[in-house]
Amino acid sequence: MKRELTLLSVAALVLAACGGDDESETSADTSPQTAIQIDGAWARESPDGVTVGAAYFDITAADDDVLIGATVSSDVAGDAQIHEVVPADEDESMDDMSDDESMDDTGDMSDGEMDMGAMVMQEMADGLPLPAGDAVSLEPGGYHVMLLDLVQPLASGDEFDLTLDFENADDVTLTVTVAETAPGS
Ligand SMILES: [Cu+2]
Repeated sequence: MKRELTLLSVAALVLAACGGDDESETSADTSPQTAIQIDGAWARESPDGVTVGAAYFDITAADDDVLIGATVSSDVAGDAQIHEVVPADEDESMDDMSDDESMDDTGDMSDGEMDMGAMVMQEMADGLPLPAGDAVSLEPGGYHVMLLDLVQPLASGDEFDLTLDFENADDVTLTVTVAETAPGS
């Protein structure tokens, strides 16, 4: 009986130590303070009628890891995915569409349309690699967490929780603030 109580006490101490990272500077623990560091989380506000959104942040993993997924409350969106933006001609799904007709006289397309069509986004099926110690930026035009089937438009000042799932590190839940532009820009 006494032994069980001791074990419980130890467990309680461990839990208490884990919960107080911010203030426990006197800890003799030599392990890294945080396995995953997230900075500047934000999501762009979404216009009425648009049912998708994107969240951005800088992420640094203490050890090599992979961001393999994200989840968001069903009150916010139906699904969240890790996306990358790639040149359209590297997207295999576009190949079928290009070989039924090869037109030589379509050089009069506007530059704007060409630019818009040059990049596509796609889900990162293998996740986003996070090399140890390197800050990886999720930002407009690059990696992002795609929010699908928004329940309601994202309005500036709104906040929601986003939980990130890693290959090695424990899940991290962060608060995302909706804004017109990136914080500090
Ligand atoms: Cu996307």
